[in-house]
Amino acid sequence: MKHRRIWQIPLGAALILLFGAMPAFAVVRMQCPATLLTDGAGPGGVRLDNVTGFPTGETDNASVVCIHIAAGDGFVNMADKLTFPNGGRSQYIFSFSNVTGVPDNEVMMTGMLAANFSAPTITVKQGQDLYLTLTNVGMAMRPDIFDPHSVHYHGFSQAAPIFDGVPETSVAAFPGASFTYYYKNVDPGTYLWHCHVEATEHMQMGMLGNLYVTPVQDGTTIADPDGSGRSHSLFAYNDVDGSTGYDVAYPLQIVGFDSDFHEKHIAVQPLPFAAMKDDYPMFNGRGYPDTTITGPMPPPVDNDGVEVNGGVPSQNVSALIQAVQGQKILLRISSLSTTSFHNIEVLGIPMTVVGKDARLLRGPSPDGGVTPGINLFYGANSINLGGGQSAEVILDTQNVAPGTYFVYARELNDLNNKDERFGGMMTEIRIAAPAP
Ligand SMILES: [Cu+2]
Repeated sequence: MKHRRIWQIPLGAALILLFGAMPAFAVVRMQCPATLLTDGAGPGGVRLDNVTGFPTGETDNASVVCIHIAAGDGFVNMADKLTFPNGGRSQYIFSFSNVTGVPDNEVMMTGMLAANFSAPTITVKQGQDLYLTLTNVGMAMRPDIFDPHSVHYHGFSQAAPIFDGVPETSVAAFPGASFTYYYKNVDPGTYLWHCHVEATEHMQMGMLGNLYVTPVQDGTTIADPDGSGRSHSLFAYNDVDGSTGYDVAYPLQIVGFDSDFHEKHIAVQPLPFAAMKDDYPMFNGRGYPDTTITGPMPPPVDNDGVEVNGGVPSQNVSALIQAVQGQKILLRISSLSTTSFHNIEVLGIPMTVVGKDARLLRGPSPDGGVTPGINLFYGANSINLGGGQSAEVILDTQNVAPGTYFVYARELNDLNNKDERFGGMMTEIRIAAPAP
């Protein structure tokens, strides 16, 4: 039989071959158990605003939580405002935005160019079912890249392969497509979430977020075992004895940008993977002093100060830590650095490490679970985390004078916002005096 070349196939057949394999159009569809689609319905209901940009420590009591996120591109500003006085150097990013509650037919427009860095913080309660719908809204600034995106719930030990987000063994959402992940949150702890497609590139570009699961012990009042007379109703883990009790919690995610990588990306140039080295070290997507801004940062601008995404704030996760003297602070520290290990120090307040990689530091129970095992907590001046690791650290401010303290990377080259010194991976802990 004579071989036919592609241009010898009749035009109609070629068009069918070309377009027949693609869906005629994509439909955004947020999947959430249909009988539960009422907002704020309490136990058994669904609250649609569970993704917050802020570490409130609040979670919903509903047994089912539905969240809708969009994956796409956008912009953020770095903290080097001496060099770039119009708002800090502009950086092109890929990331996620919260479109929970946005009508399905408006998700593409709402999510486009609205990517957040850090990605929205996801907080769920132990035992909750999470339906997480991901819609890929495409790259508005790089339409030549038709990359899929996924969600990897890092550290989640019950991951079903189909919901694990690793593209080789799972699925990912192409532009215009939606995919709903399901997670049963069995184990409390500090996790991390990120896109796993072309992970080095997409993670360096910003597809990273805080994620944690609060324990069912929350809400029970337990006296602090230190004998100080304090009691707590919020805990890092189901510790039984209250030894992980805290008053205020803050997630701090170690991240960084290589500005050269980001600039070559928006300039459509070959990407310098082998030379990747972060020159903007950050906590929660901000360099110091931007880390201390409460609430969202102003909407991103280009290097001339012109708004670049229609005025939507894109850096919504503050890294400022605040407490009243006598309170216990829980730091949920995680690293999604794509280039380096980082050693994080708290100056002037002893650090007690109570959990590591979403596990309570505790030995086995001597009697099959009736009596808690021995705590393996340890005191530290600093902790060292590589990409993908997390730790829960409690800071007891009982004997700490009111004032400002610092959390920072001990690698001094990380205390820069590129060419400007005295910034980077650092934030403040502000301890207020108790009310008289
Ligand atoms: Cu991605």
